[in-house]
Amino acid sequence: MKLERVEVVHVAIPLVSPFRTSFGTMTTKDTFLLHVVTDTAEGWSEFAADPQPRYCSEFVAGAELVLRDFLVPRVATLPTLTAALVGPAVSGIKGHELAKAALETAVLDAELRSYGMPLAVYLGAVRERVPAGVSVGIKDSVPELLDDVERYLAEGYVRIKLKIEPGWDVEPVRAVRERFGAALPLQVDANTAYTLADAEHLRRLDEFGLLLIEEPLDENNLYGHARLQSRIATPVCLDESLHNARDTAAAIAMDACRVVNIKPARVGGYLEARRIHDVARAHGVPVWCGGMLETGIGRAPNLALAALPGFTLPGDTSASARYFAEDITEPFVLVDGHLPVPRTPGIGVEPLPDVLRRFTRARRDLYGG
Ligand code: NPQ
Ligand code: MG
Repeated sequence: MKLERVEVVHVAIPLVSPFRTSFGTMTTKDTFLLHVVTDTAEGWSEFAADPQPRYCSEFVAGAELVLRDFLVPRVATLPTLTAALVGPAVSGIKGHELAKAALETAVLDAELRSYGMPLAVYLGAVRERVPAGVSVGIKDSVPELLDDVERYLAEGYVRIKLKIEPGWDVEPVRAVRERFGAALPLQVDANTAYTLADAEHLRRLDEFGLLLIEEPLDENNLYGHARLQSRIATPVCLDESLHNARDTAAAIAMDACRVVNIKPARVGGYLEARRIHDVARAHGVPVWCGGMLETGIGRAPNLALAALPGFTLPGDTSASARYFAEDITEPFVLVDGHLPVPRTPGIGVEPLPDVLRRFTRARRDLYGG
């Protein structure tokens, strides 16, 4: 392929309800879609982060500049373009995995459409549908939380993840266990809100039989997470701290994590995500697919990834309606607690033109056009 045009389409889509985590409250999905046009096909992707660097160091406005000034030019000069060449072409630029992932994924979508191949086939998927978990934000009160969990279970979600922070941890977990029983697949996510000094406190969660505790300590503190794991029985799962397959291999080797959250955006794209899956699987470490409140454009490729054999735990791959009254693609709908893996070429979805137009805040050409 040859790159002809790259465009960013900034969108703002209201969430059905505010989503609160230990790093802040989201009320709108505010990001950009990346649209690439090549000589053979077009592709789409979604930048995964927020306008503010709160979940990670990347943010919307910065990512657009990095793409425009550093990433797209390196890809535009490749004599032939495939998704596998994007990573090597941009490796001289430090960090910016989410921006790199957006570029690689849009190129991959175009490439696979030119072959007529679904992403799930390209990645080696072994399932046609994947079980759906749901991430439940921090609430003002336990009764509100129990109402939310009850509603998600009634909708069919097969696993509940509670967002926690100091002051909202043991009590909500106990309440959910008391109300919904010991058999409910339940896990928690702290988004880096604790320190090693909280180890004895976090050990109080051991009695609740959680599947895992996600990213309790600060980002990239593998040593701290290993120390914590030696003091608690709940399996530690890393999210923010894992940026590539090498980090993941090191974290597993030092017992800093016994479960891995794979977010393709956080690790530079679907090719590195598959390598992480392979490393974890070789060690017998379960992986699951995380979520970033994606629209259908980001959700579709995550479902393809989550259909790989090592994804043995339900992910945060929820239905469109979990976040949006109206999605910018055909909505993903929960059926019997599962979502279908897209089976048409590329990521398998594209923006609905009318809906996209209504949610669009700005469009800019980064290359060509
Ligand atoms: C997590 N996701 O696992 C993330 C955190 C998260 C579904 O819990 C905009 C950008 C909003 C990034 C919301 C879930 C976000 C975001 C939540 C990341 O840690
Ligand atoms: Mg997380």
